[in-house]
Amino acid sequence: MAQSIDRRKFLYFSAFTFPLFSFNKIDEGQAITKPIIISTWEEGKNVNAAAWDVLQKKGRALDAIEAGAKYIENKISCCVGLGGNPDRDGMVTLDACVMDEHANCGAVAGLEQIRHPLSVARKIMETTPHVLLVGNGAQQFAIENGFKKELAGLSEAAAKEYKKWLQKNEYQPIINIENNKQNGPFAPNVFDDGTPNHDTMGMIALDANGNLSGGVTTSGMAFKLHGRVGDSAVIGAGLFVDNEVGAATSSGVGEEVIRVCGTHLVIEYIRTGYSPEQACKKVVQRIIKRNPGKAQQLQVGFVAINKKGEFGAYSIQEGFAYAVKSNREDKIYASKFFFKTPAGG
Ligand code: SD4
Repeated sequence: MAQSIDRRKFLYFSAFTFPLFSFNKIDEGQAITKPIIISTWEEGKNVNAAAWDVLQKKGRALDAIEAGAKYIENKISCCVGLGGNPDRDGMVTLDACVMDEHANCGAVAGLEQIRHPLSVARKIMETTPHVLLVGNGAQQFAIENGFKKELAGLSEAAAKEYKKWLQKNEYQPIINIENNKQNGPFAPNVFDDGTPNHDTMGMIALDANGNLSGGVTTSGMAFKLHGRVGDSAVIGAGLFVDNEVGAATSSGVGEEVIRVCGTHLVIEYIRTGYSPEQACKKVVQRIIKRNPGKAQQLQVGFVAINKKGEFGAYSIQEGFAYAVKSNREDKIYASKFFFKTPAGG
């Protein structure tokens, strides 16, 4: 009898204590990199720097994401936020979203004349029963909540780009192939210091408490139809966070990301055991499969992180980049990709 109690105790310990013990071991060991923040494109390095103070002080990932977004949205001379390229009709319309460790989420789409769309998205998440507000309603909500209406016109850089675009006035929802050949896929403008300048900033972070959050802020695809909403305002497309699994964000042609619920799918692949890079690759391959004969004219990139702080990215074409900051590194990585860009591009 005593023997069987001991045996039962042993089984109890094997079933619960050992896995718990090994979980604790991972939790306290070096296998987990935290805090860590990952932001899209080369400019992500400065965004990470702006967000780092919060993470270093053991703050919440969501607060770090908002700090990073504010930095880039304040850079009115560039392409994210009010300084971004306008739509086909000359209006700058902003999309943004956030998601936190409790699976709360908020988003805005087609928001005009408000400097910090990601903060408005957060406000929607935290103070309303809704997830997504659009257009005039989103602007009205922002103003009611203390955000100022500003800058009706275009930034100098955007005015120049728009004037150039108006000469041909070709509405092209996919990448301009000529531009692609000259400058690379989804060719960005460049900052005065020569840094490539994209119109979307996606951010994902794991904080010191092991919690994940993410955010995206964008002026959307340049010269889009007025009223067009991209993946950056769509939870599960441009951003998805599952605090048990990981977080992912995307950049590129938003329509293609929406068609496959891109970042949600990345997280589901991570859930089933794929590494962040493999998961991003699976979703890129699915987009390629859904676009026979057209995929080489598209650019979409995903970047993801799992609960251990392991990260990876994959894009359709060469040229997608992301920046990583942790206590171990502060680097810009080139994403792995499916198609090597043709010579000259
Ligand atoms: C969009 N995904 O509006 C955005 C564009 C983007 O770098 O990512 N540009 O479809």
